[in-house]
Amino acid sequence: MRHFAKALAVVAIAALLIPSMAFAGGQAEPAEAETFHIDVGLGLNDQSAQYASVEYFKELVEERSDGRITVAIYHSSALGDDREMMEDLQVGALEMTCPSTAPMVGFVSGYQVYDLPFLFPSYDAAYYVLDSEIGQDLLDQLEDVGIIGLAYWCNGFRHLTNSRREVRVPADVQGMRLRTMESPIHLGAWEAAGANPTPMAFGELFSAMQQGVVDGQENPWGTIYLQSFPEVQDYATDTGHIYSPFVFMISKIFWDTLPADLQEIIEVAAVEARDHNRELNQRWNNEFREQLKDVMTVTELTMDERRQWQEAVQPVYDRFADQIGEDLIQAVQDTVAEWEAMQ
Ligand code: KDG
Repeated sequence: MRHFAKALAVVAIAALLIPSMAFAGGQAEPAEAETFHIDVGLGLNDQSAQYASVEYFKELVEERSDGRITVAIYHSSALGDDREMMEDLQVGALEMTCPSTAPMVGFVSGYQVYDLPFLFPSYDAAYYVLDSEIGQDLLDQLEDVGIIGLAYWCNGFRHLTNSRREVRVPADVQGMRLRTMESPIHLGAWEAAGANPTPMAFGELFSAMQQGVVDGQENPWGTIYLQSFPEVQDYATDTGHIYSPFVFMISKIFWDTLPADLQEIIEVAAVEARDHNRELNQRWNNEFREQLKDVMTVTELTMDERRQWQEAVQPVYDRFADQIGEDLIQAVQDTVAEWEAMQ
């Protein structure tokens, strides 16, 4: 389908260009190349690895397209939250965004599989699944809702923070008001652990913590540090309960206006920027975890404490199996096992 659209775009461009070539003294004057502008909307701020990686993408695309594509980046939810920006992509009101997969589940329900806690044992295991046929199939399904999924970028392993007390085991979060991303499985997991979770868009989170509307939240170390969460949160726990991917995506309406050569430039740059983003995010998540120790209490879990978390949230696997699809869960678990066997 995508190849057909590309072929059609090439024919259309050729049809536009050929008649516009004016022949003077036997020499063709090149027609003015059409230019395209991309606005990218992001939820995180301009200090984030997400922002730095989109800047990297911008440089690649602007240089390789010889100025035929320009890119502007808007951060800190200035253009809306993840769900709103995806809706804008669907109607062609925004060209690109990079949401976490959790708020994507209302668009393609299969993305729920990534919300299962303790699914991936490491970054590399997650990348192995995301870059496999399973991950590609979920990216392809976005086309049915008017979006082209270009690549999985990295948000990171998520860790709990709160303003109330040190948390080591599920008993410590009983009744605690925690913000989660807008995903029924995230909500279900925190309910199963005994907390009182509430879904909220990222853009509202800081003031909700500041005003005491919620006691805590969970995010990767880089986000916790770079979004200044220690100003309103005193305690962090190294739960690493979920690996959270981003999807770098583009509006299909916009995509279909692009000539094939520009589509290819974007596709290749999105994957190169993915590798840059994964390396940067992984490194930063590790570095910021250390720096956070200077500004808040960071609690590392023993094996037994980690096992208690795993057991507490395990019920969501059964509870959401029908909704996610048992085959899909099994396929992801088999692929993780395949990765483990290769180590
Ligand atoms: O654009 C990305 C962010 O808006 C968001 O996905 C970050 O992990 C995140 C969260 O907690 O909402």
